[in-house]
Amino acid sequence: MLVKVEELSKEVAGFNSSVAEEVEQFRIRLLGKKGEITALLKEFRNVPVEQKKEFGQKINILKNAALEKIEALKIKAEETSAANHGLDLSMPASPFELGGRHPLSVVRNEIISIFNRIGFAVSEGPEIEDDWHNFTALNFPEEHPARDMQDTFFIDPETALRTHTSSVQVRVMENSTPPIRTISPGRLFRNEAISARAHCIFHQVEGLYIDKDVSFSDLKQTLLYFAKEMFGEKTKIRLRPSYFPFTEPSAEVDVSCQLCNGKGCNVCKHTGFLEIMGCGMVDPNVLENAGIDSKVYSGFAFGMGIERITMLKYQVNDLRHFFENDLRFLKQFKTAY
Ligand code: 2NL
Repeated sequence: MLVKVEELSKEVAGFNSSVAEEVEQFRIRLLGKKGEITALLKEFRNVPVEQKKEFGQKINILKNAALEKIEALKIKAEETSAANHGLDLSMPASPFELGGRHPLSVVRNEIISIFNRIGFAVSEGPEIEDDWHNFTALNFPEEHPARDMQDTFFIDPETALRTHTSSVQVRVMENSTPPIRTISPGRLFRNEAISARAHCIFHQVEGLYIDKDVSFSDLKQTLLYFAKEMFGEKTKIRLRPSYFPFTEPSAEVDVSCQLCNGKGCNVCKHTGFLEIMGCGMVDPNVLENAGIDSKVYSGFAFGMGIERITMLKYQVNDLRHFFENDLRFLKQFKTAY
């Protein structure tokens, strides 16, 4: 039997293969249920007592050598097979693909950052609003069309989904004393049919500045600063008279078209300018409604649609892209913001 152990030891030492199947066959032949080493181990109890020690040691050495050899050859076989399939097992794993922010969030964050730099804080408020904060405090007359079921989602006669974030700013005015410098980004709701240019849910950033001696020229310079930061240093702005119930005087704000630099093209319909927001001096009635003395304080306010700014900045031509979450669209906006 010692001769057999000797023979097998030599065989184990001499065995070599880089084919997993051959290594496995070798393992079964020696260490399987009916394997040759297994058989020798079973024989152990028939070995005469005086030979047990020597035989035991030798067969243990043989068994361990066989196990080690087979394990080493298996690893080698796996590596060889991977290499044959063009795999490099030492290569680092491919990284997880990182998600990105939605373009509306990217632009909202950029707007917030631009106004933060000149001292505007962010304020937020409820999306379900009462009539006072959404309409009455903002000087909407009783018969104003925005109060109609056709334009606004009412929950009950006193409660509706907010139609602008001015309602948040009314709350800020009610709860603090000037100076007030705040912007309120958020989601709003209007009862509109969905098309390339309209949606019933959209997003806005409004701004409000109230202090002693705030003037229309403060408004203009603030908006010029914003336009340059958002659309580039060469951007010009233009104000056209307009009307809102909550501001007087009121204006629409245009920026010079970035596609043609104001020369006139299809995008700006040959006017050289694109409308980006509405603004005005806060109506004294609104200040009084929110408990601010309009003889001491004045203020300006503005409001812009985040969808509109994003469409202009990135030349998106259909509002529905923002809500459909098509990855081919969203993947174009990967940014750090
Ligand atoms: C637009 C116009 C505007 C305001 C929003 C405002 C808020 C308060 C008082 C007075 Cl609390 N005004 N906000 C003022 C002028 C225009 O938005 O077309 N936005 C998309």
